Amino acid sequence: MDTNRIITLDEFIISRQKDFSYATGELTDLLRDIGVAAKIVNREVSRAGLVSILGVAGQENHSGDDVQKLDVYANEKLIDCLKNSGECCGVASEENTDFIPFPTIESKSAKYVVIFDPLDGSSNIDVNVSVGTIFGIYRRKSDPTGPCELGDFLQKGLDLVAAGYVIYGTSTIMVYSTGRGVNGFTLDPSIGEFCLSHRDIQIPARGRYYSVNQGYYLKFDVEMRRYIDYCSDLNLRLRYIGSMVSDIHRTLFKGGIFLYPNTRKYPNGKLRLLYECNPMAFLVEQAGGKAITTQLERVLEVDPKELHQRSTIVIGSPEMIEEMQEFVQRYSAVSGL
Ligand code: AFP
Repeated sequence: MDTNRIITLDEFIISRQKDFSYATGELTDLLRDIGVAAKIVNREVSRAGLVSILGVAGQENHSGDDVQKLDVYANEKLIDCLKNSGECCGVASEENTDFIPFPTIESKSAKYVVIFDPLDGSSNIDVNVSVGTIFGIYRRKSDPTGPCELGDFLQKGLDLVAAGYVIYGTSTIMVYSTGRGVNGFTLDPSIGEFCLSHRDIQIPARGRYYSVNQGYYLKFDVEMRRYIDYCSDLNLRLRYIGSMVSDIHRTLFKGGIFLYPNTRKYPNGKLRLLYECNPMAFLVEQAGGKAITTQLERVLEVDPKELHQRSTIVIGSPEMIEEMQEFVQRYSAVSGL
């Protein structure tokens, strides 16, 4: 194959389908549908600055149409694309309280469910900070002749069939994995296609950055405060965007450690296990990194009990996660915590 040739997301996904002897094309189609939804969301996100000209979200614009909040818009587009595809039997979104079962199309029962956070970091959007869509795909566990059930969504991260994110930044990039490495595709706006730009992404073993909302320092447990002091002593650089997709994207490429520990306000952590932590943990592990909770449990092994369950997370370069783990174990032993 000519290695200089542009490879589109569709071509790449189809070429990878043959890696799975049992593949029937449904997962391939699902990933392509997510790519299409991402392009639609990207179009709106890139017009976000025009909202002040065209109307403010929640109000009417010049033409008298309602202007939707972008996270609501992104949610609706993802649900529409996935529902019409017929390749998944239901979705669970960070924006909805319950999962949404889809009716079977032409009596065909789909074997996947999709979990997503349609526009993570959306509180940053009006100041032009990069936001993203995070998704995870599971094989359903329930009887395929009936509608999907809660248990189809409450699966461990280890059971993910695929996961990824789309970052709407200076360029729009989709990064995903089906459990055989991680690849990134940059949207070329001139042709409207995601093109393979980052092949077989490997996270550096260490990085120069630590990423945590240090404003909550006094609200963290003591061993976490000491670990953050240690990062500062090492002269690591603090980078925290407050948009998980952006912070993880940097961590994946430059290396480093991202932490969202428990605080007094969020005793179990703030980020959602199913919508944020698991897909990111799956991707980062596939890229050679690690992801654990502040209780030092592997994120992908946590057994979810509810759709919107929160979790703590420490994720990033493998050597830095191991070091943090040893640091916390040593500190807890010495201080008798
Ligand atoms: P929003 O989607 O409400 O902006 O929240 C973003 C987020 O879920 C995640 O993307 C960030 O890493 C994290 O919350 C930021 O939380 P803090 O503002 O508490 O640091």
